[in-house]
Amino acid sequence: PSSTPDVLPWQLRAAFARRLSDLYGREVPAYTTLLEVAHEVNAEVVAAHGAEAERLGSLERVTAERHGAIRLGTPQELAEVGAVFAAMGMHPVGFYDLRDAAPSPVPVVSTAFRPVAAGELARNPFRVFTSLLVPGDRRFFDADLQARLEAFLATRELFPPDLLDLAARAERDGGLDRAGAERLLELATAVFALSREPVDRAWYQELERVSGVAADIGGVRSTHVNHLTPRVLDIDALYARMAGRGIAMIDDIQGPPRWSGPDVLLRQTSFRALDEERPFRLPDGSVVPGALRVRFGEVEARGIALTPEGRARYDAAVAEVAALALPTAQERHEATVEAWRRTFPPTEAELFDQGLGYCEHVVVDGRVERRPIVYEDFLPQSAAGIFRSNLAEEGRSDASRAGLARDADWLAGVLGRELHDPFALYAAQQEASRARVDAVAAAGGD
Ligand code: OOG
Ligand code: NI
Repeated sequence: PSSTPDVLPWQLRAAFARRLSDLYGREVPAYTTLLEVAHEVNAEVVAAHGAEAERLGSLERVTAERHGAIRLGTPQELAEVGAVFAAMGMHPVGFYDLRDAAPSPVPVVSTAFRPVAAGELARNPFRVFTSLLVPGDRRFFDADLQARLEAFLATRELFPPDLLDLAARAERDGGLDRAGAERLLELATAVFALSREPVDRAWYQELERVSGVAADIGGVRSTHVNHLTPRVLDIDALYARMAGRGIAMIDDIQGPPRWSGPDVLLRQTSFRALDEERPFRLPDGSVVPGALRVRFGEVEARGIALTPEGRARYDAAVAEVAALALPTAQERHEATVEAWRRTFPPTEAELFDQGLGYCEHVVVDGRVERRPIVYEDFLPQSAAGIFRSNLAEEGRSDASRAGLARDADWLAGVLGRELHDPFALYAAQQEASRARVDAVAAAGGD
C-alpha cells in the first residue's frame, strides 16, 4: 500500500498482550495479585539499584513484559496461529521437544512466537510458548485412541475465518486500519478465553488417564491461554512475598540458582490456579456442574543469553544436580549453587571473555563497553517442570514404544515459515554491534 497503516504490527502485539492480560486477570484473580507483587518488587529493585538494575531491560519494558502459553491440537491449528501472530510481528523461534523430558514426559512439541529484531523487542517483547499435541506418538497413544483424538480435533475450529482474513491482510500490508485492528484484536483475544461449553466427561477422563495435557488440549472443543507470565527483576523477593499474600508457590525456582555470579538464561516459578467451574456432559446427555484445574500462574526473571558452549555447560550442570535426586528444595538449591561455582566464572566480564555469554558492543565516552544480551527464549527442562507442576495426574507413557519423528524442519514445514534458531539471532545481534563499533573506529571518530 502507498500509505502507512494506522496500526502497526508492534502496536497490535502490545494491544493484544494488554487485552489477554485483562482477560486473564478477570478469569484468574491470583494473576492480578501476582502482577501487583511483581510491580512492587520491580519498583523496589530499581529504587535500590538504579540504572544497574535496568541493564537487562528497562523498567518500562519489564513492567509491560509477559509471556503466554497456549496448547494446540493439529498442524493446521499451529499454521493458523502462526498467521495470527505474524500479523503482530511475532515469529516462530526455537524447537522444544518435551516428549522425552524426564521425569515426566509431555506429548507435545513446542516453539515460541516472539519479535526477533532488537528494536521490535524493545517496543514490546510479548512472546507465546506454543505447544502442539502429537497424537501419533505411540509412547502415549495407541492407534485406536490416536484415531479418535484426531477425528475429534479435525471437527473443531479455533480460528474464525474473519480472523484469518484480517491476519493475512495485516501481514501483507504491514498493519491494519483502525477498524480492522479493533476487529482482529477482539477476535484473537476471544479465541483464548475459557469456554463455558460443556465438556464430555468420559472423553476428557479417558485422555486424562494418558496425559493431563492431552485432555487439556484434545478433551475440549476450544483452547485457552494456559498462563500469562510477568517478568520480575528479583524472583527470590517475589517468591517470598507471594506466601504473605496467601498464594502457595511450587517448591522450587526452576533454572539457574541465585548466586553471587552473573544471572544467565531464565529463572521461573509458578503456582497452581484454583479450580475453575466447568459444566460436564454425562453419557446420558445430562449436564452437571463440575470443575477443572487447568490454569496457573508463573513468574520469571531473565538473564544473559548463553552461547552454545555456555548452554552446554548449563545443561550439564542441570543434569548433574537432577541425577542426585535430592529430596528437598533446599538441598537442590545448595547442590545447584555448588555446581554453578564449578561451571561458570564469577563475573560477567569473564563470561564474555570465555565466549560463554552473548553481549553487545557499544561505544561510551570513546570506550568500548560490553552490554549483556538478554535471553528471550525458553528452557525445555524448566518448561517440562512447569507442565508437571500444573498436572493433577502424572499420566502414563511407555518409553519402550516407538516415538514419532518430529523436529525443527517438520515444524517449519507445518508453519510454512522460517523457524528461527535462537543462537543464530543472538550471534547476529552481537556481530552487528561489533561491526558498528569497528566502523566507528575505522572512521577514527567516537
Ligand atoms: C507451557 C509450559 C512452558 C514456560 O514458561 O517454560 C512454559 C504450558 O504449560 O503450556 O510456559
Ligand atoms: Ni510459561
